Amino acid sequence: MNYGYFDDANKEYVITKPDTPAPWANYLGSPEYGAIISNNAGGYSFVKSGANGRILRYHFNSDDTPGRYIYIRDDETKDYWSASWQPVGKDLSVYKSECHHGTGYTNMKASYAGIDTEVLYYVPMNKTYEVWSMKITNASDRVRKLSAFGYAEFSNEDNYNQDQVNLQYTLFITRTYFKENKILQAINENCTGSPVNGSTGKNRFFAQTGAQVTSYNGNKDSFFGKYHSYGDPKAVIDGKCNNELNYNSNSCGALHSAIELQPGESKVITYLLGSKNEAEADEIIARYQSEDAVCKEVQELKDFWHAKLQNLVVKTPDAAFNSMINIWNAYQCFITFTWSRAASFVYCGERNGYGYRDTVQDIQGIIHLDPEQAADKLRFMLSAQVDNGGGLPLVKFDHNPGHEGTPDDPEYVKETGHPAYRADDALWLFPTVYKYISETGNKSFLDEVIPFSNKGEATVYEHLKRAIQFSEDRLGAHKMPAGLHADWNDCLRLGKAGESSFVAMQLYYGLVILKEFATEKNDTEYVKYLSDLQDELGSIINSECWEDDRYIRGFTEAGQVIGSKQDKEASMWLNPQSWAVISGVASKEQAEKALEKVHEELNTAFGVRVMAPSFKQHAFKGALSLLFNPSTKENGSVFSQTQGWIILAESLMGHGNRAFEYFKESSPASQNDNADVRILEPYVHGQFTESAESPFEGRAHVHWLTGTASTVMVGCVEGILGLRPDPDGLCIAPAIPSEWKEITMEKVFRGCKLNITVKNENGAEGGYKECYLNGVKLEKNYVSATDLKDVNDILLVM
Ligand code: IFM
Repeated sequence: MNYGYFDDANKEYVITKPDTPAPWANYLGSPEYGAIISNNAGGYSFVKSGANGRILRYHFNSDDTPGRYIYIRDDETKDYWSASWQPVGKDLSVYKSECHHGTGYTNMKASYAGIDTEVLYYVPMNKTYEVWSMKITNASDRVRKLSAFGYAEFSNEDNYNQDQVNLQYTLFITRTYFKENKILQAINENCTGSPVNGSTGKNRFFAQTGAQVTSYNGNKDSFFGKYHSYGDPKAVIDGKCNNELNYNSNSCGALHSAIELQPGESKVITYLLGSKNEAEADEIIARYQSEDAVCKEVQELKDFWHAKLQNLVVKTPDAAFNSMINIWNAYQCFITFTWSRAASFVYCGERNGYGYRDTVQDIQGIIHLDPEQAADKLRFMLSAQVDNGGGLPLVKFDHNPGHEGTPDDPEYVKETGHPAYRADDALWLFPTVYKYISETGNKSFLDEVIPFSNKGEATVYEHLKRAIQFSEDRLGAHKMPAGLHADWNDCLRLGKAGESSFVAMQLYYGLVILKEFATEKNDTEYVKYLSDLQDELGSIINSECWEDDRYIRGFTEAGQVIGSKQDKEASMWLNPQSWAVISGVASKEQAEKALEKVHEELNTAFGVRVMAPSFKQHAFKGALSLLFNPSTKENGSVFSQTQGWIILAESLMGHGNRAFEYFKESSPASQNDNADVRILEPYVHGQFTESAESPFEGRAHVHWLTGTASTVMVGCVEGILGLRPDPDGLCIAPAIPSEWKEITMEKVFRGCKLNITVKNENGAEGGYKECYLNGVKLEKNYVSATDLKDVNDILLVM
């Protein structure tokens, strides 16, 4: 069953049935002023931090309440409903609604009892407040007397935890005021001008334009009344608020307007909300006296986002693939890039920093769409590399390069909760730096000088050298990089001196990339050093980790082999197989065998499992995944992030059919008609999907903020579509399903427009026969950047 459809022309997902299996969310604004909104208007807002700058409350792990509610009441019949289906929840046979989640805005449309409403929710570009603009229309043929109530539930404190649990304090620090068209909330009011305990007082406001305020509440209990809830506020039932403000109780902003509409007549009421004092609020309110402001601002948001997404537009025979690559996966990449793992309906904002590996990977997802935005974050992450070459496991949002502690300092450990270096963090820099330089041709990036997190500075090239050295300085018994605290898999504790084959492959790949840079720089001695290391590490991986038809997952500190085919549980792991191909360490024969085994032992109808069978009775001591139920998260689920790597690996082998099979199984859009099983938004990837040993196989979890966005994007763009830039040009090597006869791709590359057509009349799934640039036949499937004009036609015949 589906609950909506992809409207690609408008870059929206349209929810036509509001009783979705979970709250289906969208992101508004930026972390400067962030807002998360569900298809039923549930969600919260904050300034800078979901944990420490919370403005609107949200009940996590509950019923998607409260939210940005607008209640409508028919003042003649006394019937009432809400502009979003919930919280009133009218019978869906008579209440019709559509929620359009777009890029940076959500438009909620409803029709009930002859009244149409349309509410645009958004945060204007570069602003730190939000707008809910409702157009209400009398679609009936009689005059209607109506009441509209806007409701915002302020938190009593900026700190989310304090607001929830420290009630002996937070209930007694706020009060509200009503002034003409707004409710003003004051927090620690007495401290304005004379700070106490760090507080200088604070104001929030909830205002409206477009109609006079008839009545109001600043006190939550007065608006709802005793024993009423979000679905039946007493003020709405009564048709007016009792004008009570809070004092030593929960505050809120509730504004009521009585309006009259002629048949066919519309009115726009715009609600405004933010963390501002009265003068600032008045300035904002003044901007919305004309209705044009809203149209203009929403258009600005669309122009901004659509321009970014326009940098790669693909047309393939698969609609789900097109929707994901052109719009939703791309948009999700920007969301993860911007918000990291800070705030969603699962993350409550308490993670006040960037995970090193997560963020360096997130950057990869937007490089093809906005390389310079990517480069800024990449510089930031390089500045979070310690001078010994390791990455800081957690980079604080207020990271101060050159002055930070390291995991060797108790202070850093106490502050971040990260007790040690992880084996993989800095190794993620290699593919990310390579992708940036290849997309832009900006080879001088390697010469940029960037500080280390603790002390000193060096060129990017030197940063990369130190990342290699960090691993080389910490080798285990087999001379592979030591496991340290963990590798990509947070649940795999091999012990400080244990060894992960995945990290060894990442190091191998790092050596390949750095060797290319070193060769370009004529750093001959270093090239030789890297070559020797690469040869040595390659043979170690292939002699110690290859087992007939698979790569093992690694060795514990005590020498126990993990991921052997002899093991009773977890005998086959996905990442070493895909990374053996991506890194280039596997021979063709090994790669073919390992990938075939993956299909045999790990593939399911919902994607490929991270390992199998799940740990139950035979886990080794460091297998933290045992904490999870079987087929859940790291314990044998379809861990979504890893799908991108297996898609890429199959594509690199020219297996277009397999690569696409994996895309199709795990892609949210392909599951649109299976929403009751998948549960999560069909337009975004989740962190994982429950697999075979779960009674709920196919159910996905942890929406939006996941590394899946970037890995699947890379798997599809570099893998299936075969768009593989290098520092000097672009290789085009699609690996597509053999039934695709033609695909087209419009790509902006280094300021030039590429109109690429791939013809596949012969039903190939990889490889190519001929390639043409602007009508001239090329020697191979490679377009040199120096041959590009402003606009180029490229034809690849498979
Ligand atoms: O790689 C990690 C990531 O850093 C956080 N989420 C889980 C992944 C796999 O363990």
